[in-house]
Amino acid sequence: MPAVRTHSLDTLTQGVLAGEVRAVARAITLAESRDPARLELLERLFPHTGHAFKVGITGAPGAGKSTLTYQLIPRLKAKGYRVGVLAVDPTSPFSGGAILGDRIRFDDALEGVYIRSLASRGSVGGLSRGVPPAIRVLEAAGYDLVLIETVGAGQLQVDVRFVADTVVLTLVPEAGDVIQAMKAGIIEIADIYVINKADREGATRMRLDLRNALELGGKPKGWNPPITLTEAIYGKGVDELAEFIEEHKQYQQQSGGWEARRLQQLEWELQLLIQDTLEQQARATTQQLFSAKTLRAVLQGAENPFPKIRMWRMR
Ligand SMILES: Nc1nc2c(ncn2[C@@H]2O[C@H](COP(=O)(O)OP(=O)(O)OP(=O)(O)O)[C@@H](O)[C@H]2O)c(=O)[nH]1
Ligand SMILES: [Mg+2]
Repeated sequence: MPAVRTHSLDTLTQGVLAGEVRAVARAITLAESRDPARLELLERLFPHTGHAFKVGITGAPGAGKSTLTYQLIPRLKAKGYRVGVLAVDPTSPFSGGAILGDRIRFDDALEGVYIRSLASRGSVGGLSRGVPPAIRVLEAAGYDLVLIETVGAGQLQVDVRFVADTVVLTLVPEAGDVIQAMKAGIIEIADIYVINKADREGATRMRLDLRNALELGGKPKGWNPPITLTEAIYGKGVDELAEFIEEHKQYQQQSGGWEARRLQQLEWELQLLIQDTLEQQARATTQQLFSAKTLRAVLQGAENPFPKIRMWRMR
């Protein structure tokens, strides 16, 4: 590795450890890229990571995840946390929409809070592969609670479990939402249910339906996921939600669930990194085996591609 790069990585690492916002931003950009230097950065940061409480806020588009996140921030700060926010594929807020875009500069509530949007890079895993490395950067910078907002769509909602210690599922009182959630396999993944927009009709009814659905197979032995009603735009019910989040953390720490879950998270994080490398290797190998000329020959039926792959596998 060139000396210059080592030097700049060292500088970047120092900046992150000192909690400098610009260094944090640059480090996250590197950490979520495919640049092999990301591993060197993560290697340097590792001794300072692993301590943050990670809370996933998931739910359908427009359910109120960003509004809730915004409301949770001051309440979590009041509990003594240094809060970082990662928004995966935000369609509104955080990236300049209604809720945070304008307020970010003026709002005391957001002072000292680091907020960052990450694009999900498709492919296996669904959830942005940038999330675990971004969390490490935030941890190294001293953030000890990371809120992760993800638009929940099937697989994404399930993946959030692999990065979050506590998953909050945001629902809205609309007919069919409970059934939708059950179909999406959400019933098993959420630790806390929020029925937001409780100012609309049907919230209480929905809580009943959801409770019944959750207890179909009998009452759970361990953590019984609470269902809480909120009106995020008015900040109503958010105190209670913040309490549940804290309670779930304590419950897990006492029950041993914390470690089990973190082992899973770790394995997933490492698997993503290895997968990235394998993908790069696959691209290179494909180009090696099949030049533009060979591809044309295959397309025209003049060459059979499969023996080549078979031979390569046997090497
Ligand atoms: N009536 C009502 N509207 C709400 C409430 N909470 C949020 N909203 C509105 O719902 C809309 C979507 O809120 P967001 O917080 O952007 O929802 P989101 O889930 O983050 O949306 P995406 O990130 O785009 O998926 C906004 O217009 C909010 O003002 C609530 O409690 N009641
Ligand atoms: Mg949002």
